[in-house]
Amino acid sequence: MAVLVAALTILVWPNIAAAEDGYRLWLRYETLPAAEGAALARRAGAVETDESADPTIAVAVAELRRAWPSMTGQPLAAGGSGAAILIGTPKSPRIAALRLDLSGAGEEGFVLREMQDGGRPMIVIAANRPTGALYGAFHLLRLAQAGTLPDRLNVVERPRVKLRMLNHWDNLDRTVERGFSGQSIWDWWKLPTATDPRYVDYARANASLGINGTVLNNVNAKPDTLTAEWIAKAAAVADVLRPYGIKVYLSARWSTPVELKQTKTADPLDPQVAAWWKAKADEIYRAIPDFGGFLVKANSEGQPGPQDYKRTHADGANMLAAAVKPHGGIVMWRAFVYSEVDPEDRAKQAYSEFKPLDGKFADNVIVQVKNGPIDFQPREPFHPLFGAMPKTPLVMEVQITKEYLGFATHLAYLAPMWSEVLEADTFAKGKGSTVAKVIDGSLDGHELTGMAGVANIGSDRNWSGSIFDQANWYAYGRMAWNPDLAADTIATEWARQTFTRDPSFVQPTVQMMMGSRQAVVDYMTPLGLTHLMATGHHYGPGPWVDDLARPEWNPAYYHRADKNGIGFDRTRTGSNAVAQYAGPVARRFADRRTVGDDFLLWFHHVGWDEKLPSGRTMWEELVARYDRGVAAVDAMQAHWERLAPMIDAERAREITQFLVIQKQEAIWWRDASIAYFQSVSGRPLPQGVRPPAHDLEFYKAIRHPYAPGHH
Ligand code: GCV
Repeated sequence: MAVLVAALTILVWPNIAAAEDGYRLWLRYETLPAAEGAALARRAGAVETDESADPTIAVAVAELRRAWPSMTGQPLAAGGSGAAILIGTPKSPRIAALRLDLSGAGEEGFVLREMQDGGRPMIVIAANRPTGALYGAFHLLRLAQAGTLPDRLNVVERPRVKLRMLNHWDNLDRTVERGFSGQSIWDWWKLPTATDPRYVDYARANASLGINGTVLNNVNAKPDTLTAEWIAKAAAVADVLRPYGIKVYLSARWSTPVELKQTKTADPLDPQVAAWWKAKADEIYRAIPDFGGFLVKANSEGQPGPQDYKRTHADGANMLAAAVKPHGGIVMWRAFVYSEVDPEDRAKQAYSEFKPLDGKFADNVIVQVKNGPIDFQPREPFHPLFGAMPKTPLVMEVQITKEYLGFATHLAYLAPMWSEVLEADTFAKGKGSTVAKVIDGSLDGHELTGMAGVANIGSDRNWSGSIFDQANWYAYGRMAWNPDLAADTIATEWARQTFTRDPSFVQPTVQMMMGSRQAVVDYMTPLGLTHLMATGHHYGPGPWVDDLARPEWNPAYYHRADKNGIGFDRTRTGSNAVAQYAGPVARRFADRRTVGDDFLLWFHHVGWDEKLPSGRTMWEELVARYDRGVAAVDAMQAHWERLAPMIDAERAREITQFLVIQKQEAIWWRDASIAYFQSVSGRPLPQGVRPPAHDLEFYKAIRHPYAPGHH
């Protein structure tokens, strides 16, 4: 028997060892080619610190000790006289003695420098604070893994944005709103006593990107979140994340004290309500001394809020802010609001409500604004609130999870979309007033700055539901650290760490990633169309839907197609949403000649037979875009067929299969959309265009009652 077991172990184990299920993300620390590994070992053969008693330095050292021998292929020296990595802060006598200039590192940044220490060659990771040292360690490992370590290290980095947040839309029953990667990673039921080891790997992955805050629960929050029972659970998670520099935050439901039957009202100006929140904050801080604060979705999509008591968002936010202020906490108040009773263009409503409140928020309130004015669509213009609230710090919220871009099975790399918004010029203070400068505080001189990403992390073994969706988590973290990082640079460093450094793999893979989001735009919502997804779960096409209770939940509200034309007139002759943008931007969007293809139908209603710059009519162009989207997925499949053999079979297979799904569904989107828009336009299909495989009724009848992420 023992012999059999041994034989089986030999047979099976190598496979297990080689298994690539994506769990290790970009922190794989594969053994480098022999010569490179040996060279790296010569540059440092040990990891040393004076500060191992500090929990953050301790995890940084542990990461280096795990990664370095794995990459070099050589064990670490026990210590002594050879070259080493030295990590720490000026509290360390050895670091202090080096007299490094750490001013460029700020509170959370680091310096990486190769230098002599007592005659020994050292890679020094130095920072003003332990968290900076941890980020420095991960940066060193990133460079080493990606094969981009310079000959003589001399790097100074600091984050441009202060709050680099993940927002989990995780429910207390472990379902995840808009989650496509399994259950919530927070195993609430077993907390606080049992903490899943995955929490540590979650923390490592986030710290490797510099993410320093996480909101554990859904913005559609339950009052129970703030009971003693759940505070204890959050505290247990906070304890695991703390050494990695990650603070825990909670989403708070506005009506919590009333629903827990502890107050009669949730009026923010009622002293009893304020006292309740103050006591609650005190209770939370006793359990979680570094609690970050609250995230609030109020008076939005049926959530309660201060307006229920005829108070403003500022009244509500400031009352909560006062409760957390003595503890150094903050309130992130969301501007994602629109009302079913307001006939105003939905794209205008957040601006209309929040712009007048500029200057009325307490100094520990930050207003959280989605990247675009509607809702995480494949393409939106930047939100008009960016640049319009100079007295209020604004967080930009993006959605890493792909509610509207094909869930986890469509390959869509989102960094180009985020760059597009960050680089957009608001003209708020003249040319060069980019959204990035609003977000990093430099435009209006704000210290409190932030980015928030709705997480795509779940219990799936590969964390994000697909391998390529890991890149979206990665890219979000890197851009929150530095909003100016280019999307292709990030994709390249991700691919080199995640797969291989072979340029014949990396280069076409990055190219494929860079074009992938535009492909989705083309086969779902081309030319500035938006929100054409099926009802509720938002999976697949539903442009025909026009009978939902709230007008702005209907795709027909957004595309406004009729027998004459298509598109939402947001110019002066229509809703005049363009007027919410600064002059030069408003003029560009308002003019058919300058608006460009990307936002044409977002801002204009265009006749079907009108000629576009391409020389095609509107109708012909629309059809051509749908075809272009499908062709792009064809090309991705062809690329991948060639690339797949260059990586492990397990991950390659998943990607291959998901591309098959994406291809089928790109065709579904194209066919259903063309069938529908043709039924409205009454125009014949342009010559040579393949007719939809089925009639419109076929597509209208498709139902997906069990689509994930919809609760
Ligand atoms: C958490 C969209 C999503 C909702 C989400 C909401 C929000 O409408 O479909 O699931 O709710 O945005 O951001 O609050």
